[in-house]
Amino acid sequence: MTQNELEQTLVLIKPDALKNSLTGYVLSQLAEFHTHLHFAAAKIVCVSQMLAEEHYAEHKDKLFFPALITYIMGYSHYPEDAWKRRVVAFVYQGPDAIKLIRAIAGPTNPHVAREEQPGCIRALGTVVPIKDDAGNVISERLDNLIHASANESDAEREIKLWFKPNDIPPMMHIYPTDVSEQPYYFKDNQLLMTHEPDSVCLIAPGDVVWQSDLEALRVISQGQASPCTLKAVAAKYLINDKRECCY
Ligand code: 3AN
Repeated sequence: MTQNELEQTLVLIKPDALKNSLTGYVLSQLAEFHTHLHFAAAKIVCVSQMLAEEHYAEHKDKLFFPALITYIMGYSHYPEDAWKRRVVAFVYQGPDAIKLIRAIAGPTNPHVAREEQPGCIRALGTVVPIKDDAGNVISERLDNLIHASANESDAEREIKLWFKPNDIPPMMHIYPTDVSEQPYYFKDNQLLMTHEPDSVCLIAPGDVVWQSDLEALRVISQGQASPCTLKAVAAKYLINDKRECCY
């Protein structure tokens, strides 16, 4: 396989797509027959606030950020049925995976998508006004059905945020992994090296982990600045953990 054939990208089928029964449509648009891309991983995720905020960290100062978090966590489309609040996450692999899926998804704003690229997935999306307490429109929420990584560095960050190495068949690993020699625990947003009551074990000795996560945890445990936040490492180990999924 050439380097280009090993390209991977993260795809999220968001709560609006699930609510509108568009999962099958999205998957058929991305099918191997059309795209020559292969599944490398798949999971159903109850999106925690930690995961949502890490995924959209670059937008944390924007007016639409709170609405974006509520949307990806499923509250906007399933205000009543908490158990329906899910996202389906995939890793696709193959030649030009990132560019190809972005093109099939289309422009971020569904109005623009309909105008510029009728037929793309996001052309089926909706734009919802966001109002302040006085009822004035201050921004908008773009319900655009699907997330697809924008470039190689986003793809790496996002795949490592949503998936552990063992979620992906070993022959499809494109980022270095390592075996942890020690345990790491998490409690009250702090990293612990030993178990304490109510702490969560993120990593046990012998677990296969992304090398970059181990490096981040090593640096954080020494009290030094890490390129990647503790929450960005912890969030994936807490995916579908009852203690993080706030019902
Ligand atoms: P994309 O999803 O096309 O990669 P990003 O990464 O710029 O776009 O934005 C991530 C998400 O943030 C979008 N899918 C959309 O829901 C929301 N968003 C981005 N830009 C805006 C905007 N100008 N107004 C409202 N929401 C936005």
